[in-house]
Amino acid sequence: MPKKISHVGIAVNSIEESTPFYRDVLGMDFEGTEVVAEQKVKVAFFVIGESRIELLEPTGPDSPVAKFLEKNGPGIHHIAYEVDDLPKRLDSLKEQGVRLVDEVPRTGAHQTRIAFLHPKASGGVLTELCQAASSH
Ligand code: CMX
Repeated sequence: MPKKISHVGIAVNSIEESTPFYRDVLGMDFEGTEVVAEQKVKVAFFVIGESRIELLEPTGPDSPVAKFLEKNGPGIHHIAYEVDDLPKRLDSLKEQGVRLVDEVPRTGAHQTRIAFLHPKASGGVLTELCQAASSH
């Protein structure tokens, strides 16, 4: 079973312009920004209990988030679940015939290991599984 919702990813055109709503209006703790080169995004995290809101800004026109923004505009992009057995879980999903974007884990923000399930596998919600750096 996944341990918790790690984060909810929200696609934005500009982290700088979107930050005041989460930090000042909602009053969440701003944890900082990071460029995830492999995913072609800049991300910003805001802490909410054991979870986070992750703002995603594309770093180039070929970023999956740029494509998403072009098609849908800003809004909820994905939900990420924390697991502690990512490679095993991916094997099990493959056995079940679940459509995956990533068949093997790759590197996400904070050196986590991450993998995406295709939105077509889950009724239109892009789903991410992630494993904290300390538990792999
Ligand atoms: N949520 C729901 N549906 C989505 C989606 C999303 N975030 N992104 C794309 N889709 C849908 C599209 O609407 C489209 O649906 P239709 O066929 O019904 O029109 C379908 O998926 C295919 O989308 P596309 O625009 O043609 O884009 P691609 O197939 O090239 O890519 C996807 C889609 C999901 C495989 C790609 O975006 C991907 O690999 N995503 C995972 C990586 C990622 O998003 N990284 C950024 C975040 C990184 C982080 O959090 O660190």
